[in-house]
Amino acid sequence: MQIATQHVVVLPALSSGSFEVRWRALSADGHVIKGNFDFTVGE
Ligand SMILES: [Cu+2]
Repeated sequence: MQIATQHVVVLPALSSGSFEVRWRALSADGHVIKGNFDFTVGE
């Protein structure tokens, strides 16, 4: 099985501010895994 190690999501231009990414993925052993992280644009 080929395991993806990177996933790119193209977004429209973001205005300045704080954003949260929430992700869910199916792990290699069949479990759903999830996480989140924040990032800031500008400022
Ligand atoms: Cu698992």
